[in-house]
Amino acid sequence: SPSKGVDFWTLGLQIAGIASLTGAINLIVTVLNMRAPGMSLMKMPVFTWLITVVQFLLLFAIPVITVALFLLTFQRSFGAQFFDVAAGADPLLWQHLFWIFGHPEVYVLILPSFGIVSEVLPVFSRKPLFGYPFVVFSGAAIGFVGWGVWAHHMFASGLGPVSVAVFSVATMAIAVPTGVKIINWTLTMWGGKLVFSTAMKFSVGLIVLFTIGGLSGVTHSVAPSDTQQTDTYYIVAHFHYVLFGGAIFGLFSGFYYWWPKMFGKMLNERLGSWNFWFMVIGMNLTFGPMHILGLQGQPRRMYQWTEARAGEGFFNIAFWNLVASIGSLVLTFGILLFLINIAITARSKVRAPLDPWNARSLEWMTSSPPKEHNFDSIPHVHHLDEFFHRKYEEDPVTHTMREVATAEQVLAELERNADAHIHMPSPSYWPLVLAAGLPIVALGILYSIPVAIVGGLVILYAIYGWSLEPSVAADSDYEGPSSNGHEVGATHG
Ligand SMILES: [Cu+2]
Repeated sequence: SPSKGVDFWTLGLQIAGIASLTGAINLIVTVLNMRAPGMSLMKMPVFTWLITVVQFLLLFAIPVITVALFLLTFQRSFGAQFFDVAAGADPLLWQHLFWIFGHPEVYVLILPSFGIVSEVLPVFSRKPLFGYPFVVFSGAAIGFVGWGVWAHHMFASGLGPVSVAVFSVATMAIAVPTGVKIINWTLTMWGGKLVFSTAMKFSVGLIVLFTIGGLSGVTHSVAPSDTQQTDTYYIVAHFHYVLFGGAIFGLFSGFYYWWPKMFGKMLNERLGSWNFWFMVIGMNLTFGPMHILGLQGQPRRMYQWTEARAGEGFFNIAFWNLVASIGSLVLTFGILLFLINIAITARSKVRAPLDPWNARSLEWMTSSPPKEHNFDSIPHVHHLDEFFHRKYEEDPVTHTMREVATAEQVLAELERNADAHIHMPSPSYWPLVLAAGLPIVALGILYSIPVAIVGGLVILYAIYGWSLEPSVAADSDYEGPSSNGHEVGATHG
């Protein structure tokens, strides 16, 4: 395309890629080096585990798209010919590079939501997560196998029978670790005392909707039928079931679950229930019919058809397009209810209880919202669900769990033993200066090289200033609550 739009998009993605890459390295190093004492890797919450897997995916996937975008920039702005057929190059190179990045990227999108569901389900089933090691290792397995399936996006591009067969089998195989997770979640709920809070509803919604999308995904691994479905609405139906019914529903589950932790106020549960039902009905009305439309041959990204080929009765294209349009309105209304819920909650003066869900994991062992330094004293971890095990102990006679401390008592105990000095990372303006230099370089590449050099100098200057700063704030910046004598626990509860 002749306009500069693609170039802006390319360079914008490069800048976002730098952010993802540095964020990934930061989180990996933090998880490997800075866990609380006693928290071995197999006592780490599943959410943290899967976020770590995601960072490794980003660490290896971002460089691939970076290379692809560099090639594109050099082709478009500096006369290189990486994808030019007339010059003997092959545009398929772009598809390969894009999907070697692109397929791991879909796991970057879905695994955090899998982590959220793995935290929410045990809390509202009043049971520990079923098969914790299986959930963790199947997550890691997805992280590995996810690198060997990218060409299932390219079955129609003439790869040849051997490649197609290999990627078909690999794609069928990657359904296994995902199926393991779905079985573990189901067995977590099995026999539990289920509490259908809004967060729980969204998590159960994810399991059902993602499973539908997963099954249509497996049909794509069958190369002959995939060739038929390529670029039809069937594909659109599939990836909205996994990414809307999966990833987005997981995020909403997390919103309702952690809102009181982040902001100290509860989202309205009644409105939340309406929010959920409008979204789940709207989502199925919108994306469900697309299975039929795609199998009937309607190409994706198109909204017109000839009446003579629209099909009759149940398979009429016009009818299912109408259903999908109505569904998208229902879905929009559902999301609007969420925004209304946020506005109502923001105005409300009612504080959330310290432990509104009877939660199990460490993040609930501090005030809501958490203090700047998170914990008054770093907790020593002995169990996977550390907070739960501080509140409940097993009765030696009946072998049932009985409450030995309330959340308030656990927190007060932590505050009584507060660390006198807490080291905080030092705030810095230099990262902002550095970030401001990047778009200057990008604009320079598009319009004038001297401008790019100026941007480069800004970046160098910022790196220089940043690296000369102390990495830890002076001790006097923060005094623990024990040293200034205010009443312990008075601000909580
Ligand atoms: Cu894929």
